[in-house]
Amino acid sequence: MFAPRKYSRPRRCIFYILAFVICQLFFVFLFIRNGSYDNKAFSHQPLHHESESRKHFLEYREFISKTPQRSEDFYQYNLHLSDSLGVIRKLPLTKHTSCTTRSYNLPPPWQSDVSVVISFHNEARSMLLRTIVSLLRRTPEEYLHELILVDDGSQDVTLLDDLRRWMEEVFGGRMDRLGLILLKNQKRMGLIWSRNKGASLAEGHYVLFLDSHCEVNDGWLEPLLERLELNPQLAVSPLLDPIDPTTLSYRKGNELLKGGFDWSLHFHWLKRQLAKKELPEMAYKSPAFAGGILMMSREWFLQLGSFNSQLKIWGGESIELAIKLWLCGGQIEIVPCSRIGHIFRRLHAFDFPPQLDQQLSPAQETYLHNSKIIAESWLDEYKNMFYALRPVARRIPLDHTYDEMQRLRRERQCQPFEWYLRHVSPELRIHFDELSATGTLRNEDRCLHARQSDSQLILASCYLSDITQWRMLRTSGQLSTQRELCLGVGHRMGITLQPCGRNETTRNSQRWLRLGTHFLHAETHLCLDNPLKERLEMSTCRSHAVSQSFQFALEMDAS
Ligand code: LR7
Ligand code: MN
Repeated sequence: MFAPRKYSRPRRCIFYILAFVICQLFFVFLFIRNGSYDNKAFSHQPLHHESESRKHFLEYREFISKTPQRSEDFYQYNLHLSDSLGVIRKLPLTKHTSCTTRSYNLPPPWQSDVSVVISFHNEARSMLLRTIVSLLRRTPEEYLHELILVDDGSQDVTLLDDLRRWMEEVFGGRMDRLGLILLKNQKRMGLIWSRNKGASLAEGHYVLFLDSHCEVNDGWLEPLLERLELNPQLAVSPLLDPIDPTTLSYRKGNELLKGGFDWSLHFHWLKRQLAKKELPEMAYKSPAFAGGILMMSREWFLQLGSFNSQLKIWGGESIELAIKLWLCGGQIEIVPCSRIGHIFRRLHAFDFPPQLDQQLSPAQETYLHNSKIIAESWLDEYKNMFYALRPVARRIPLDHTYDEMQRLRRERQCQPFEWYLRHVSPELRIHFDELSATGTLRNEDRCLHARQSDSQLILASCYLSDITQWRMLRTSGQLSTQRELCLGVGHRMGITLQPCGRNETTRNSQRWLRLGTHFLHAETHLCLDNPLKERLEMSTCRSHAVSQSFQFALEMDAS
């Protein structure tokens, strides 16, 4: 028999060492190829000619060296890191692999090219540049009609001139084919005004609104175009991948979330359930956009009156557009095969101009002002729900009427808001249906308030900007705050705030019955009372006691 050949021990050793070294080399090779950061900005896929890379790199350093402020607080992200990342970097593939292997049915470019509108206020040069370059590099040239940049009163006075020069230098001949419109608002006009201005000048078939600290990922456009082609009244958002403001790491966004808002008209992500044969990477309907990054037919956008021009500075415009789209014959989809990264900053990086109200911050007042316009224009009788939760909004003056919006609603035969609750956002409707009353809870001239710092229950001015909004749950009789804390009666009849109970026992100790304006605790049969003006206690119910009388801002069942 032929015996298997045996290697001697030292030869086996050499074999293992060699195998190990080859493996290492292989991994190093992979690492270099896939390194997620491309620090040498121009070495990877040169923007122009390879030979000019070095020259462009120096021009880039020169360009960003003129960034006016160097502090991180000013920008609310890691400026130093942004500068050192260079003008473009390789991004991880965050979408499902099937998105890259399939082909897309695209209309010809002359029927579907895009105008991109970016409004910015005090954006760092390197960040703005990365947004622009990622867009130019990752968008098929024939589909990008133009780029419209609106500088909304930034401090950096030479930015636009420097930018134009830099782009012409680096992108060379491409700049002759790309429309480039650079506008500067001498006085800051706000994001909403500026985006409308940009869109009014656009000539492409579609318009895309982008923040100025984004990185578009490979193949972002095709999946959006394919969806829009099927329905001219559709508007789409890409799936947003979060970029961390400190590490600038690019992460995968969540496909199981859709956009929505609550009755205070604040944006929220909502969980979605997949239907039976639905895959997470398929485009899905959403009650609102993924924030403010959206694309739609320019003509359709103008027909809907653009972003409501009464809205000031920042906030609410994409919620307003979402409501009017749905009610006036359009739809919204989020498309997970299209990915755009966005830096989610923890705080606003800009000031809001001073407003009238002394008790509200300018940011709060601006947001409330904008929300009030949305409520008055679109919410019909449901606007009472908004006012119940945001009573201070009643005080905010609006310097116009809603005639224009009412005309749009009539002309376009838009549905009433009820329709949105029924067909688009069941979440908002359930929230409405499960409550029997909501809003502030007033006793004489003060309101029941759960202080955020120590969760103490006190009676405070009803006009505190963060005055607690209570919710009376219809079936369980629980009285809960928006942070899911419920009013209960504990040790020695003390009134406490506890996590809202889900089981029978805790629910019983948190159950309240309403006798006229009195709140009767189901277990102890005592009434909520305010005998000392500051503190609450439980005491025997007395039908005419004013100290036991509490009124909700909104009763759902009142007709
Ligand atoms: O006065 C201003 N003028 C401006 O041009 C104030 C801001 N801006 C610019 C600013 O430079 C930035 O490019 O407007 C853009 C948005 O402001 P951000 O980035 O400071 O705020 P944000 O990321 O929270 O913005 C979200 O909300 C806005 C409300 O008006 C818009 O809808 C933005 O599009 C929206 N951003 C996103 O949706 C990205 C995803 C975040 C989410 C959810
Ligand atoms: Mn942003």
